Amino acid sequence: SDYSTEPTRHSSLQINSKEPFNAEPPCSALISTYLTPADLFYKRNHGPIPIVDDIEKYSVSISGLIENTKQVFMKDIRMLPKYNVTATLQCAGNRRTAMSKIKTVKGVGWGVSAIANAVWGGAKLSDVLELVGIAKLTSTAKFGGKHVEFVSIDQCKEENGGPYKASIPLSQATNPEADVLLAYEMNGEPLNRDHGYPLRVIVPGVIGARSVKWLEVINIIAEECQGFFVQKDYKMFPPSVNWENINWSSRRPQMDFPIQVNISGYAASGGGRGIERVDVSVDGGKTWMEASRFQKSGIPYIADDCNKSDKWAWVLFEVTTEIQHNTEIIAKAVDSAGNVQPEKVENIWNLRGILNTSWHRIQVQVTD
Ligand code: MTE
Ligand code: MO
Repeated sequence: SDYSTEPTRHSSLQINSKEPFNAEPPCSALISTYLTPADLFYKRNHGPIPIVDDIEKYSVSISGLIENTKQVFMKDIRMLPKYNVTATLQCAGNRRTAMSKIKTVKGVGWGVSAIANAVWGGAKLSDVLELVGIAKLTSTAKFGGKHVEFVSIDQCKEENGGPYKASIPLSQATNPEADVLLAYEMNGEPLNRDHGYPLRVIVPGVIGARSVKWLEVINIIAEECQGFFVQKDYKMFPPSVNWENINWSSRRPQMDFPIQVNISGYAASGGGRGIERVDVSVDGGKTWMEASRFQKSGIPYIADDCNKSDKWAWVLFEVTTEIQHNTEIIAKAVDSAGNVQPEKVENIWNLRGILNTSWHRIQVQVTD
């Protein structure tokens, strides 16, 4: 693999792996804006960043279980109606490092910032598939349980040097309401190389691994993609019973004057669900207060109200309160389906270190 032509990156990124390049921004910078600037957006790669220099010649071929295969060029994609979809992308491995503190897990370590939010501009996949005669809202009845596979041009060692690939069900791909995009813009700018230039898939509301960058081939296939990243990676396993306790006991002496703290963060749920509530505790979970939630300033956030909220995007939260002494601050959210976060990472530990949705806990020390 050749890492000599990597793009330059923002100096504040924390690098979790250099080759392939995996990095996340400081969490304070991450939650300071609703839309994450491209240079601070987490970068998750499995090989070197490909270079596409002849944009005129660049095309996506659509083939597989269809009558007519087709080469689709950038100009064809730009001719289709353009949609801007605000969607939060989150790696299934976000917060893996916290899981690996329980017991070693396999995979690149991530703090809390393998998540970010952007406006993605591009054509709807449902419109693109119509170009090859696949009707919108193709039901599973007509097409069986077919899937749409996305194949990239990068080279991953997990695929023995072959490209990254992943799939989604055809019924999701042909559903305009699922907002699956072939995106060529991020926050109003052309995609940059790190994020998939010139064209990537965006599958809102599901783990980032399905949003294939540097798209080259779309295959209509009979079953879910058989590639490494779908079959052998990003799967949830039951927790092991051999977990160890984290030692939270090393706390410093109390200080008696109250201190104002501003606690802020992100909350996100999959499948287009909104965030009903965010609870914050500054006494290790004994008492809770409700944080205020927002997406765009000036517009009150209301979960699942399509006029007031972006359904595929995260919700930022904030609360200001007093703390007296060393403590544990906890944040947990409830989504609009009533899903709550599990209290302890121990109970959801899995050997791939994915889907760490447990309460987020931060130890704070009060000093002079
Ligand atoms: N697409 C390609 N071609 N190669 C990759 O390594 N990584 C996937 C996905 N698409 C990947 C890919 C994973 S695991 C995630 S979480 C997202 O891209 C990350 O997208 P980002 O780097 O734009 O944040
Ligand atoms: Mo990921």
